[in-house]
Amino acid sequence: MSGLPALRRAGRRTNLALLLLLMGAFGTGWLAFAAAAPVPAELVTTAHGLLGLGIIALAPWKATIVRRARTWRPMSLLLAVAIIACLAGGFALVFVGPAGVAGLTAVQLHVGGALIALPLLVVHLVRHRRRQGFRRRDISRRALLRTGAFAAATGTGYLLLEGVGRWTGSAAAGRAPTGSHQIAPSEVPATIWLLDRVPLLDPTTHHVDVAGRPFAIIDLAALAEPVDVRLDCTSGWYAEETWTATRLDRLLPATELRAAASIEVVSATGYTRLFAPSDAGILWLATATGGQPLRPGRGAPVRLVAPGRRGFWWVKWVSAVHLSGTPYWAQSPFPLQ
Ligand SMILES: Nc1nc2c(c(=O)[nH]1)N[C@H]1C(S)=C(S)[C@@H](COP(=O)(O)O)O[C@H]1N2
Ligand SMILES: [Mo]
Repeated sequence: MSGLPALRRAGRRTNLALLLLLMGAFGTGWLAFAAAAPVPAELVTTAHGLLGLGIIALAPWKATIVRRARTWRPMSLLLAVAIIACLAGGFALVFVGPAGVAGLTAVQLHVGGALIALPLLVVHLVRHRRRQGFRRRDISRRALLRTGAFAAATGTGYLLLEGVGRWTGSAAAGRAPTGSHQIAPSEVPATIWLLDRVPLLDPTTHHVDVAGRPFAIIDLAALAEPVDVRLDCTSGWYAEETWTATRLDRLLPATELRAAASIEVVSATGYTRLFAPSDAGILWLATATGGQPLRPGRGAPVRLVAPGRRGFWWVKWVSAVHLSGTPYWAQSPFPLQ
C-alpha cells in the first residue's frame, strides 16, 4: 500500500487535514445536539457525516505515517482506538438505530469515544508539535485542487452510503433531519441527560410554583388540552405523542412576563432551563401523555413539553416556573446534571 505514489506523500499535510477534520467533527457534533429545526439540523448533521467520512478517507495516508514511526506509544494507539470506536458508534447510529449492544447505546459509544479521544489528542499534538502545523504553501493552487478533489470524493462516498442505506432498507432511510429514528410512544425510554435522579413526587400534594402562585396537579389537569408534539432526544430517537398540557402563557401573568428577562423552569431535582419570555406561547406543562398520567421516569406528575426543542429542554418533575431577571442565553448550552 505504502508503495502507491499517492500514499508516499503522506506526512505533515495529512496530519494537518486530520486535525482540522477532527476539530470540525467535534464542533458539528455539539451543534447537532443543539439543532432541532429541520434545515439547520439537516445541514449540521450532513456536515458532521461528511467530516467523519473525511477522517476515514484519510486513514490510508495516516496508516502510512504510523507505519513509518519508529515507536508506537500506547497513548497514541488508545487515541486510534477511541476514534475508531467513535466512528463505529456513529455508523451504528445511522444504519442500525439508537439501540445498543452490551448495555452501551450507539450514541454513548459515539460521544464516549469522542470525549476519551479529546485529551489523548491534546497530548498527542503536544508530543508531535515539531515539524507539524500550517505552512504558507498549504494554500497553493495545487494544494487547494487536491483538497477539492478529496472533498468531492468524500461527498460522493457520502451519497453512495446514503443510497446503499436506503436501498438495503436500513434504519438510515427513515431518520429525521436531526438524525433521530422514530420509535413508538410506548417505547420511549425514561431518559436522564447526565446524572439526574428520578424523584418520586406525590401527585395529590405536589404543587408547581408558577411566578409565586401554587398550582395543584388537578388544577393544571383541569386547564389542559391535547397537543401533538415530537420529543426528539439527542440519544438518537424521536416519538410523536399526544400530550395533555397547559400553555405557559395561560398561567403566567402577562405584565410580569413582559418585564422578565427569561422564564426559568425548575425541576424538583434542581435541573433547570431558561427560556425567552416570548416562548410562553409555545411551552406547555403536561400532566399526561397518550391519555395516561405520566410515569415517574417520564416526569410525573408534571413536566415541560417544549415543541421545536431537543429533549434536554423538556424539564421533568417541574416544581417551579419563575420569571427571572437572568437572560435566557446566560446559561450553559447543555444541562450539567
Ligand atoms: N429533570 C430532568 N429533566 C429531564 C432530563 C433529566 O435528566 N432531568 N432529561 C431530559 C432529556 S435528555 C430528555 S430526552 C427528556 C426525556 O423524556 P422522557 O424520559 O419522557 O423520555 O427529558 C428531559 N428532561
Ligand atoms: Mo435526551
